[in-house]
Amino acid sequence: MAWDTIRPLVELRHIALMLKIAHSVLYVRLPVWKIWPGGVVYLADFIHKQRPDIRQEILDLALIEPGQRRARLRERLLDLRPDVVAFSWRNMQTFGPHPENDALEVVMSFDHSPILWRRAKATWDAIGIIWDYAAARLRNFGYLRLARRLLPDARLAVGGTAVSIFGKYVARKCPTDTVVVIGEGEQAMLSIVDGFTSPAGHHWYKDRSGNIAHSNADESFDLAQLTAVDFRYIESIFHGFREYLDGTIGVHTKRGCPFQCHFCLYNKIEGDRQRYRDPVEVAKEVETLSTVYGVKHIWFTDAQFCSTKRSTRHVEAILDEMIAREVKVRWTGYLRLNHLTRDIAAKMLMSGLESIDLSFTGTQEVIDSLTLGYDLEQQMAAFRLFKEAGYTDQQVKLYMPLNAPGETRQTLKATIERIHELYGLFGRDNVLPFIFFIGVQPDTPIERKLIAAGYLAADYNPLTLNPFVIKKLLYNPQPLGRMIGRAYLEAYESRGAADDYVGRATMEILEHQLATSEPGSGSGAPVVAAFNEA
Ligand code: B12
Ligand code: SF4
Repeated sequence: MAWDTIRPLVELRHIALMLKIAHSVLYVRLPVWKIWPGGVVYLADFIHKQRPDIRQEILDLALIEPGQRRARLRERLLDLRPDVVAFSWRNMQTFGPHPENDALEVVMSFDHSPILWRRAKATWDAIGIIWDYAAARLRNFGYLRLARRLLPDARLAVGGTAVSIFGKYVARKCPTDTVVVIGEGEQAMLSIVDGFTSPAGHHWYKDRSGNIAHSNADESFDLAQLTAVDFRYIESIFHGFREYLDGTIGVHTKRGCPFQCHFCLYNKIEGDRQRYRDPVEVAKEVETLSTVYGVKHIWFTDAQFCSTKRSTRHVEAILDEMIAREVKVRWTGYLRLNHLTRDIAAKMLMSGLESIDLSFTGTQEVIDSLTLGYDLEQQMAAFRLFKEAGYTDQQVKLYMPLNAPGETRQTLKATIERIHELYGLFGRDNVLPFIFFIGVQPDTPIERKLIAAGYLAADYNPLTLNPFVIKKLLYNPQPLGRMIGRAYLEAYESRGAADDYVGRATMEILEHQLATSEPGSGSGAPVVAAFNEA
């Protein structure tokens, strides 16, 4: 063969080597409490549609016994020898308030229990939780280092929500030649498999010598490109796929949130501009999950499923499609009811709304102090629209930022009154008030406010292992903190005997406290008896 004929081929090969075009990708979902790995599924599906020749595999460490995770990762790395190892890291700070989460009970006991042995036990439990928390983080970095050691030439990438929040920290701790992707991953992954030396999107890059560079970019991926997931393909590359089908599957309909609620960083993770998937593709995805795989529960994993006027119209289009296809699923997602109409409420119910999940506080003062950007009366009117539109037995889950800045005894009482209104509307058993304190998150307005007020040190570390700082990140200050904390502990203690839901019981104990105790006093009359009678 003449040189002129082969030269372009040689050059192409040279360019390919230089660019490290990938032929194989191993996605490693780092361990979490078992939950559908939506992020890597969308990424793998997108890369497959764009570059069908690339061989991909998903290894989900959440499905593997802790003692076997390292060995399994080693085996898949050596077996597949992927050109790219893409780690997905969802949670790094799991102390976020959750009513059934031990961490909340431990903090409450430590700070507020009047019983000495409970406080001592809480101290011991706290050490255990912090140990787990630190060890999980160290183990995850260990998995990244293992990949680098076994495959010195592979390109490593790491993304996911934890990385989107703590990217700079991850970049400092990760092995060399690793791309640390902030926010959505499609464009970045595509550029990585294409071997670009400078990946697309917002990222940090630690080069082979350990130097770290930062490249900023807005979230701009066109979500119309996210067509319905090809689950047959996903099943073929993801051995654990079927293990999730009897639970709740996350489906994405849009990204971005234009609001700026004081405690929230979803608008940082997803960007502040709402971008939408095609409603037909979303409905097709849900339909396939239901009819082919028998999935019964869907969580629409958007920052907010409906919030702005435009997004509410988008939701309506999705629901219309689901109804037209007669998809039989129960679904939910975070809802704001700003633009709800009777028609949309009816469509929500008709298409399988399982629960109404939303932030709730019962006064306009606290809504405004948290810049939640909605009107309380309008929200209450929207609840009534559900009732008029044929509500049956859907749960109403109220995520209540109790004791947020601006909370007083009066606002607490007003919130309790509103909860009673909701009990009246939907039935007491269907309304679940979640005791939800504000979790202070990095780079949010509330964090800035609390630093300015001296509550947090300006140089505090959001990933600290110091229990006293961790405790502060669950914002429940005095004077109301003790009363709420003790009500919660009492509800938690007596929940079994009273056969009641802990959040509801806490609110009832608080109601009694507020009625019987003097302003300023931390405790009040004993209330277990009153609660047990409720
Ligand atoms: C929906 C949601 C839930 C739902 C999930 C429903 C379901 N069945 O899926 C529910 C309510 C159950 C839930 C629970 C919890 N959640 Co949550 N949740 C979310 C939310 C709003 C969306 C997550 C999601 O699924 N997005 C859609 C998928 C497609 O996107 P994604 O996973 O982010 O993936 C994209 C990118 O991250 C990136 N990417 C992902 N992996 C990789 C890998 C590489 C290599 C690359 C390049 C890119 C990349 O590309 C993907 C596509 O663009 C986020 C906040 C947010 N706005 O992101 C919080 C969030 C993830 N949750 C969080 C937490 C803490 C929890 C809980 C621990 C709360 C608690 N204390 O109980 C639990 C734990 C659940 C568990 N088992 O782990 C935190 C985690 C971060 C942190 N601070 O550590 C977040 C960020 C919220 C927050 N408070 O800041 N959650
Ligand atoms: S709490 Fe909801 S509406 Fe507010 S900024 Fe966060 S995602 Fe947006």
